[in-house]
Amino acid sequence: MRGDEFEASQRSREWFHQLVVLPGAWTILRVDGRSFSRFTGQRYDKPFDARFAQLMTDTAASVLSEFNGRYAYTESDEISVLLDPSFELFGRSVEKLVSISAGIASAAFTHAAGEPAHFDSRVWMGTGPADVVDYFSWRQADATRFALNGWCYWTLRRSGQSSAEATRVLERSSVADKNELLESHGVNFDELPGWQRRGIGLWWEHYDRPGYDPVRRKEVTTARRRVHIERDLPMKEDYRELIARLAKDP
Ligand SMILES: Nc1nc2c(ncn2[C@@H]2O[C@H](COP(=O)(O)OP(=O)(O)OP(=O)(O)O)[C@@H](O)[C@H]2O)c(=O)[nH]1
Ligand SMILES: [Mg+2]
Repeated sequence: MRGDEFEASQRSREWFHQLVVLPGAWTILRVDGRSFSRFTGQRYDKPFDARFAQLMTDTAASVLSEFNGRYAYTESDEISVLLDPSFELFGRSVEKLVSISAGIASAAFTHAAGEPAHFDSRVWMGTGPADVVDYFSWRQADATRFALNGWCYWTLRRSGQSSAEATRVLERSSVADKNELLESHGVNFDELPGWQRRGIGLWWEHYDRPGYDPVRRKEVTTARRRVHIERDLPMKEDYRELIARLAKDP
C-alpha cells in the first residue's frame, strides 16, 4: 500500500470525525460532572452549598466565553450552553464540540476548586427558538425537582431516618406531600434561595466604559460586554419569555 493510501485508510477509520451538527441548527452543549455524587459527598454541604454553586458558575462562564455562546444555564452538577445557530467553530464537528466543552469545563472547575474533577458532554439540536425555550424550561423543571427532592431527603436524614427509609418515603410522595413534609419541619420551599430552586443563568450584557484617548486628548466611551450572572431567575412563563428573548434572531 502506498503511503498516501495508508494515510487515507487510517483517516477513514476516524469514523465519527465526519459527524457534524447540522448547519443552522440551534445547538446546546450540556456538560455534567462525572461521579459528582461521590465528589461532592464529603466536600460540600447538602443538599446545597453556595461554594459549589460558585464553582459551577465560574465553570459555566468559561464555557460560555470559550464558545461565545448566547446563554449558559447551570443547576446541580450540569451546565447547558446555547450556541448561535450561525456558529462555525471547529467545523461544527460533534467530536470536537463534546470533547472541547468537556475539556474546558474540567479544566475550569479543577482550577477553581483546586482538586481534579471532570465532566462528560453531549450535544442537543433544535430546529428553532421554540425548541430552545422548551429545552431550558425542561432543565429548569429538573432543577426544581432536584431541589425539592434534595431538601426532603436531607431533612428526613437529619431527623434520624436512614438512607433507605428516606428514599422509601420520597418514592411514595407527591409534590404536594413533599412541600408539606418540609413545612412540617419548618422549611418553606418557596422561600429557599432562587438559585437552588431555579438554577443560575448567564448571558452577555453590553455596557459603555468611559476612558481617555491620549492621541485625541479627549474623553471617550467604548462599548464593552461582560457576563451577567442571574441568581434569581424567573420561572415558568416568565422564564420562557427570557429564553425567547435570548434566542431571538439574529
Ligand atoms: N453536596 C452537594 N452535592 C451536590 C450539590 N449540587 C449537586 N450535587 C451532587 O451532584 C449530583 C449530581 O447528580 P448526577 O449527575 O445524576 O450524579 P453523578 O454522581 O454526577 O453521576 P454521573 O453524572 O452519571 O457521573 C447530585 O446527586 C448531588 O449529589 C451541592 O450543592 N452540594
Ligand atoms: Mg453528574
